[in-house]
Amino acid sequence: MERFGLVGFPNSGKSSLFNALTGSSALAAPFPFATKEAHVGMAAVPDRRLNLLAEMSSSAKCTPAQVQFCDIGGIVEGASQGEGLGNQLLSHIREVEAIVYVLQVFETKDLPQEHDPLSQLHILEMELSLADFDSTQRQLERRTRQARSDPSMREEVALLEKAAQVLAEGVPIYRSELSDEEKIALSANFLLTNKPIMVLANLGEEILETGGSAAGNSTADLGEDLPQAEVMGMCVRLEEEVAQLPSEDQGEMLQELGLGEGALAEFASAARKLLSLYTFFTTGEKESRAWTFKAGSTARECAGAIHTDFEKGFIRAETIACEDLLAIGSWTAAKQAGKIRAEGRDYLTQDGDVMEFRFTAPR
Ligand SMILES: Nc1nc2c(ncn2[C@@H]2O[C@H](COP(=O)(O)OP(=O)(O)OP(=O)(O)O)[C@@H](O)[C@H]2O)c(=O)[nH]1
Ligand SMILES: [Mg+2]
Repeated sequence: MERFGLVGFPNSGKSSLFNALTGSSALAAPFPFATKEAHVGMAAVPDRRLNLLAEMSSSAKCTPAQVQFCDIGGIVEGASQGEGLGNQLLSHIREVEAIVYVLQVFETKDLPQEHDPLSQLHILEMELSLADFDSTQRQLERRTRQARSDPSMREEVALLEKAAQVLAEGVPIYRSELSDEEKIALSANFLLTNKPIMVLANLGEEILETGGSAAGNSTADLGEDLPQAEVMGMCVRLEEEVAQLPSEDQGEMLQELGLGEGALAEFASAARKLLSLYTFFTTGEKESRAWTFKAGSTARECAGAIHTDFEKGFIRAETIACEDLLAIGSWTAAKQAGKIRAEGRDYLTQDGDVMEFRFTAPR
């Protein structure tokens, strides 16, 4: 399963966000390096469409899609040279598929901000890039030796040299001018900055007093400086408080706080989009369930995500967009109205498709 890593300065709110997302109780505390060991946890992806489908079908069970988050310790200037928790942290970042930079925008009496959010980001990117530079140097040494006897390695050596030049200047690969093909080729070299990223600005509670405009302003400022990255604002502390309530009370609390539907759903969906992960649904009396698929997956591959027998014996997928189904009100009514389409094995599944698979059972 795809894993997202939370990366940021000490005290930026990574563990608080991790707890809000996963319902865990990792130590979140107002002192640096509270997190020593990385934690991995599963987060249910909140999705209003799933709740509506479960309600429509009177499902006994409602199962959201899940994503994995890794709460990593704080990174400080010099981490790439072993400062703070240094190298140990970087190895956790190597194991994630995408990076979420958590920046401290909030400020409280007991937690002054060490650097403004944009400088935090620059320092984090610099540390990751320098760590990547070291890694390219080590790989270059080995590959250059191998290329002497194996000319097929020369292309990789040239690419690593190009990457090293960019990284030496503190520019992460994702922001470099390397082509998409070059970036894909470099994926075999396990670099930290050759992964998709997004930025989460952890805002102060005062966004409530200003009716959310502070959120808008500070993230808009960050967004201008980071045109290539998805930037999102959230007050992690408030979201965490809401997440701790029983689920039936959460909606009311969000309304009371003026947080709309809450930012966690939007965040989870933005994070999944980084990796082109989307949702299809199955719905019935027994269960309504959200399933994850990667953009470009066929109906048959999606069937396989549920059960290998569905994939092996695939006949067709009966499909309708969830908005259309919800508007009609039931699967039977949609079927009678001729709104359920029969799609073949190569149909490219769309976000929000509700599917029922027809297959021959294995003998
Ligand atoms: N006021 C305010 N405090 C917050 C917010 N988010 C986190 N905090 C507080 O900031 C402190 C640090 O939060 P953590 O979640 O432990 O930060 P961290 O990034 O995991 O820190 P390290 O593990 O040390 O790297 C805690 O006391 C949190 O309660 C916020 O949105 N507003
Ligand atoms: Mg922490």
